[in-house]
Amino acid sequence: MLDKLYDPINLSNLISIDKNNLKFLKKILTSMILIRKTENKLALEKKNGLIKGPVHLGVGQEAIPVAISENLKKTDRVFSGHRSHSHLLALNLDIYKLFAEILGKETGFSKGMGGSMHLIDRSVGFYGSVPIVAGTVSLAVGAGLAAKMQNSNDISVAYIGDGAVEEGVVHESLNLAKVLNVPTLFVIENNQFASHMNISLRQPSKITSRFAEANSLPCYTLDGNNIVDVYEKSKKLIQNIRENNGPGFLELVTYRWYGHVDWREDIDVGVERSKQKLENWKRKDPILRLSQSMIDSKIWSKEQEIEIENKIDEQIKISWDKAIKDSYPQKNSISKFVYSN
Ligand SMILES: Cc1ncc(C[n+]2csc(CCOP(=O)(O)OP(=O)(O)O)c2C)c(N)n1
Ligand SMILES: [Mg+2]
Repeated sequence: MLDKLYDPINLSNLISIDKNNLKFLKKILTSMILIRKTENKLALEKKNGLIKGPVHLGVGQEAIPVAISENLKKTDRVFSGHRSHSHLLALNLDIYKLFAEILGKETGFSKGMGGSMHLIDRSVGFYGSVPIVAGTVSLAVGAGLAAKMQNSNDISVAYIGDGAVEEGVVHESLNLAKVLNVPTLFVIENNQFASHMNISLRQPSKITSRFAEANSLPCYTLDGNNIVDVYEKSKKLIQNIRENNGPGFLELVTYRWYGHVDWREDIDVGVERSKQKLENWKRKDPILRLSQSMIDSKIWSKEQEIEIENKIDEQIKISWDKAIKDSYPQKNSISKFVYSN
């Protein structure tokens, strides 16, 4: 699976079931394009020097949060790490608030005090991202346990990377979640790199779902760039978790187009990240695959897509220009919002 080239996506289930499915496909395609263009804008402005802090971009990986978020409710509890723009945007496409946060403005998701790696928006169920690798995975299990004790059928979600599974807390969290039957979905975005190091140099296997087996969690290992498959399998796992059957594990193999941080591609600075590999993965672009499969199925056209792209470009321009003009937080607010009530 890892080395296969560009693939069409099988849309037959979704097209035949009901007419609303075209609306659904258009929605997920639009979300992916908006997230992609938003992160490309961040790359550009980082390069231009207007963004001061680091930005970890997930361009190439958009299918994962967009597909999973379609199966979540606003009362679910989602946690993430340093590469989390798309995880939040898939729940709330308010790119203005993301731009404002990354520019340190008081109108941002975290009131300008968090920046790119400390995002929060509990109104849509995004409970927070923290750059300490695997730093939120145990919190997700705690939030899942709380949801269970409150007799809700909410779940928690922990987005972690293939590098994060090398942290001990992930294994404690998997074990505890299983033993206590906690409603948590562990999502492993296996982009095959932790900073600059390929997984083949760090782990005895390229597949992390062996840790799901070790803890008896139901799991899927999927092509993370096939949005339909990620949607359908995450739906199954999430339904199973909501029915009080305990945690689930979803491993999604993907690739990030930018390097570890900021806009550079990191070609050949990391072992096993060559121009050729990157080009191969670009042919497996999740956006291209969905859009091309829709066009091939004669339910979509390039013209419709260009119309969407133009609207998004305009939205990005308006949002960025507005965020740039916003104010920084007041100095006297520095000690506020440290503790939550
Ligand atoms: C506990 C800890 N160790 C090391 C780091 C430095 N660091 C930041 S991101 C990263 C790699 C994480 O890789 P992965 O979990 O695969 O996520 P990806 O960057 O690929 O999305 C490392 C080692 C950190 N932030 N926290
Ligand atoms: Mg990784």
